Amino acid sequence: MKRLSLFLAAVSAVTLTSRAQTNNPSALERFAKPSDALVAAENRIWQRTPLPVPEGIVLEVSGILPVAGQRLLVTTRRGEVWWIDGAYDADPKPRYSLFAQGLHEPLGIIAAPSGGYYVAQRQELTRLVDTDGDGRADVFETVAKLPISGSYHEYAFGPVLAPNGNLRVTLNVAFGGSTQAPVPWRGWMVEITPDGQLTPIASGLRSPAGFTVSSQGAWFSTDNQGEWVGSGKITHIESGDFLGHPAGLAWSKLPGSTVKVRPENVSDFEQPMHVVAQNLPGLKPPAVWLPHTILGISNSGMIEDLSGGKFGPFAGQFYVGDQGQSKLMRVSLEKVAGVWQGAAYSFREGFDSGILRMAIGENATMFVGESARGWGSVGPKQYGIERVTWTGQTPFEIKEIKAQPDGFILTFTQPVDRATAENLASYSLAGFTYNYHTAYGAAPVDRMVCPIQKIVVAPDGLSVRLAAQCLREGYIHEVKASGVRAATGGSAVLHPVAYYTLNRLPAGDRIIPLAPNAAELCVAALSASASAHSAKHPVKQPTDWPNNEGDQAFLLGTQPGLKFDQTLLTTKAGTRIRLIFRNTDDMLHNFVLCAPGKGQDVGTAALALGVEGTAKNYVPDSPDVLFHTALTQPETSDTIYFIAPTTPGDYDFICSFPGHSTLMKGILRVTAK
Ligand SMILES: [Cu+2]
Repeated sequence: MKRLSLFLAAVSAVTLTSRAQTNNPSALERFAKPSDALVAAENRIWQRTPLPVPEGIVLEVSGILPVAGQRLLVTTRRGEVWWIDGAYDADPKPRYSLFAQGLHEPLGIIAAPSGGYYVAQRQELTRLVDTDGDGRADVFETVAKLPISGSYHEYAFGPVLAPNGNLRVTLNVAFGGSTQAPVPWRGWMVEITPDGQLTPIASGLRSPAGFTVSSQGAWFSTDNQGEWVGSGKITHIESGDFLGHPAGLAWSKLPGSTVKVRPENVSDFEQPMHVVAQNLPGLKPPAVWLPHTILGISNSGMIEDLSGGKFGPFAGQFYVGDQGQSKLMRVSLEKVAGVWQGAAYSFREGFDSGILRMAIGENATMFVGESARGWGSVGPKQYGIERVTWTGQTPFEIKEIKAQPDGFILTFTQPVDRATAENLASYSLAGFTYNYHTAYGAAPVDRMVCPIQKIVVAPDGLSVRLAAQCLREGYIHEVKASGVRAATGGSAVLHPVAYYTLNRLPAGDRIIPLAPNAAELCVAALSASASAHSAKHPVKQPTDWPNNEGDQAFLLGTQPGLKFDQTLLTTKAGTRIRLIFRNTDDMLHNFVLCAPGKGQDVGTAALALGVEGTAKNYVPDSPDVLFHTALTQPETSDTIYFIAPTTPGDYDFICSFPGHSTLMKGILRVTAK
């Protein structure tokens, strides 16, 4: 069974949950717990308050509507709609009363301008009205039928009220099978008039759990990693767009469709999406990628911060939820040369359960609705609702990143300390992307370091311009400011890493010339060969392994001070091993498995590689090297698949980055079968 997307049905969940508990390595990595210290620091600034839920109510929140009078209307995946009163109280003991029940998995709720409330159920868009004012809906009006075949995966998200008074809904594709769009408009965003006329807007969505129209009138939708979707992403949606998942194209010829791409135009490209888009008019690459496992694994709701600064320093930006990682991301957007793009940042994590929905109510109070059902979450609970309030403290953060012709401007929430901000070693910058293909998810490819050549700190200390070589349009640029400190208090940036999707380089004045040897410089830095599959760097999962799983999985991490997080791994001879090396440190590391007793020899040979080291992952050509990962950037990981030696013994593993192996080492103990 493939890994499944957001909102898995209960039936399939049994299998998936049991797999997640059996040392499933991707689950290990995707559901990694956040750092307690980071969560505590975040909570001092945005305080999280879970709201008690009475026993007997399964509050798998799927929609939240703040209603005047400090009330909330909350839909649940179980088909109920609850009034919640008292959610804003200092010591909340909320009161729940049932507004409606018996709906089919509503996944959103909004106020209807004509009175009552709209919800998107799986099979229809419905208006609920309480005509006699007793607090219970008594009219259930079908606004429009939504086509459905019966696949558990056919979710309907929304609605969102359009500026023209119509309603928009996004329709999840069905799961697997010969077609994932067995009925029209699966994989589409559609617009529905209040009297029920349906117009298809855009195709190519997979699992668009969160979408919104910005205060500037631009539509954005999240989508979930899966087949055809290399990583989580946010795409700007206009009528006629094709957003990448081809299932819905089956209906692109139907009357009303403005989508020009046809199923036969799409093949298993195995190229970056922006490259394919150059030859496939209509294909729209994302405005912002949310790198998988770093900024979520199953992104959900998306809302704009319209608090005007009452919720913190990020007014006008967006928050995006994540079910699997129980966290919130933050996104800043800008339009460059007519194209939306921007940066994604971590915002806050450590929530109780998988986040599906957020809403900001009175007094800039955010409510976060949760359900872990079907797919699990880092948060320990199955469902819940929480409140997030800004304590008024301003964290030292990268407030916003904007593209420049030769780099980026980072604006901070507080003035920077000039010495650290002017130091090249305080930053790193690198580009990468994902290939567009039929397989489920994609690994980061084409990673290239962008050498920073000039830093200009603004006179007020609130922004820093970084000018660099090797910027590439279409690529995600990882921007790290780990070394920058605040001018007052000296604190480090709370979330020092951001991911800017550079669809277009803006015009304007450069502050560094393009390097005369740019072609050479940037090609030389390409790590394509270093990240490629080889016998000793086996990144391709053997297709003949049972269940495609292997027998044993290791998640090996790092600790500060040149250490692996484990120094002894144990296995049996001949075991099929999947090893994920996850670098959470702030420098480059790798994992090299060596012959017994040969770790330090390999480390010494790596040191001698000199400048050719990076292209070889600092792995020398030596029979003492058995298997290795790529030289792994901070906050990334590399997975290798290998068979444990058939001869029992203590096999050294080291990090072979120059100077690390004497400290950064461990043993793979292979015992007899
Ligand atoms: Cu190392």
